[in-house]
Formats: sequence, structure tokens, C-alpha cells
Amino acid sequence: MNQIVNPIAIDRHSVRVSETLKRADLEALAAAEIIALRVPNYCDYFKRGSLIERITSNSTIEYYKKATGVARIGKALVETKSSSEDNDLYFSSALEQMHQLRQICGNVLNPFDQFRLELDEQWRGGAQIAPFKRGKAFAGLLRIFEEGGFAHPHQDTLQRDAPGEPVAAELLEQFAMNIYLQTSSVGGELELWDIRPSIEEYTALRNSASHGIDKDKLPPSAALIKPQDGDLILFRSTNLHAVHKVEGQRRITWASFIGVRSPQEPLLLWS
Ligand SMILES: O=C(O)CCC(=O)C(=O)O
Repeated sequence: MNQIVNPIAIDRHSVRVSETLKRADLEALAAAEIIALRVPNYCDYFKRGSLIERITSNSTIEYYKKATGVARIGKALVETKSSSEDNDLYFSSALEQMHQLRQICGNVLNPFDQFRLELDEQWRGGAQIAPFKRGKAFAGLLRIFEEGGFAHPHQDTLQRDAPGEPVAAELLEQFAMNIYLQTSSVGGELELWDIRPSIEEYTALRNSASHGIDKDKLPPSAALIKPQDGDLILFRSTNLHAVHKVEGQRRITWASFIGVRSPQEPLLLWS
């Protein structure tokens, strides 16, 4: 008997490659029909060249507290969880930081602003900077993995990272988006698991001495992506994910989280 092949069969572990950012692909990612979405050359060669020079000479680079060899320009909400002072600073400086990142780009359109516009155009309910209870979020940080930098398998969810934030309870899904301005010649792969632990399961798995989970506690992953210069990649940050050790040269990305509610409601952006 012939095998019946379903023409619209879903491969949950596939990385969909698309020429542009499209609503149907965002919906497929939200519905877990694909594991990730990749738009090659989202930020072109000439734009990348001028941005990298300006970024690496910027003096406001700070290191993440819990990750090894990973720095950022712009603040990360998750890092303000246990300090009200840091949380105050995150909100009081949010708009100024976005302005500063725009200034770093000079007369080149900030690739994150381009992404925000296209996301707003594509998603039925539009997209906006998250209006959190303490004020507008900061969105679109620059993340720099130095040589030797890496990220253990981990999960990012607003519910755990900002437990007092009411809108967290409305989110059905959370994406991570990265625009890769410069990738490392060796390593720096993005590894994705088809595992979405609950807050309790995650706490049980987590290594309290690091920012994530030891890989030997996990089953094999679902996808390993070697990002290319200029790529835009989106995945569900509620799934466990890791970044392999970066070697050769710094790996620089523009990064944000995206909170997903219903298709009729705006997507919410923050970093
Ligand atoms: O840089 C990457 O490829 C992914 C980084 C990451 O862990 C995230 O965006 O949540």
C-alpha cells in the first residue's frame, strides 16, 4: 500500500527560511509549527560594515552579571529583577537608551527600528514597545559575545523574569529575535530544544551557580543553527536554547524579546 503523504505536514523541528519577514511565518512560529524562522541578509553588507565600526568603538558597553564573556549596550530587564535601583534605572533611562542606540547608527536606519516597523506592518494587531506598569520598556539591545563567550541552555519568559508585571500573565508565547551583525568564524551556533519547561520544572533543572542548565541533563536538541552575517532569526524563547562558545571574532547581535497575545492584539517588545 502506498504511504499517504500529507502535503501540509508540519515539521515542528524545521527552520523556515524566508526572504522577508511575513505574517504567516510569525503565526507558524507562534503556533509551534516550526522551531525557528530565518531571514538571510536582513541587514546588508554595507550597513553592517558601518555599524560594526561604530558599535565596537562605543564606550557604554557593560558585561552581563551572570553570563561568561557576554556584554551589551542597553539594559536587560531580567538583570533588574533583584534590585529596585537597577529596575528604576531601567525604566527611567529606557527611551534615552533607544535614542542613544539610534545615534550610534548615525544616518543608517537602526536595523532594530526597521524590524519594529515591519513587525507592526505584518502582525494583524501591530507591534509596540511594551507598556509595562512602571513605564515603557527599553527594547533593542546590542549583545556582544566576546571570544570564549557562550550561553548555557536556558529559557526566557517574562513571567519568571519580571514576576510583578501584570501583562506577563496575558502572554501566550514569547519570541527571541536576533539580527546578526557579525558572527564568529568558529562556534557561536544557536542550539534549540523542543522543550518548554514550566517555571517549576525549570527551577528544578537549573544550575544555581550559572545562568542556565547543564547540557548533560538534557535530551538531544531539535535544531542547531549556524547564524550567518546579516541574518534575522526568531525562535520561541520559552523553548530551551543555548549559544555555543564563540571563537575567532566577537559575535554581535541586535536582540529583543517579543510577547505574543492573540493575533488581534499588538505584539510587545522589550529587552
Ligand atoms: O544570540 C543568539 O543566537 C541567541 C541569544 C539568546 O539566548 C536569546 O536571544 O535569548
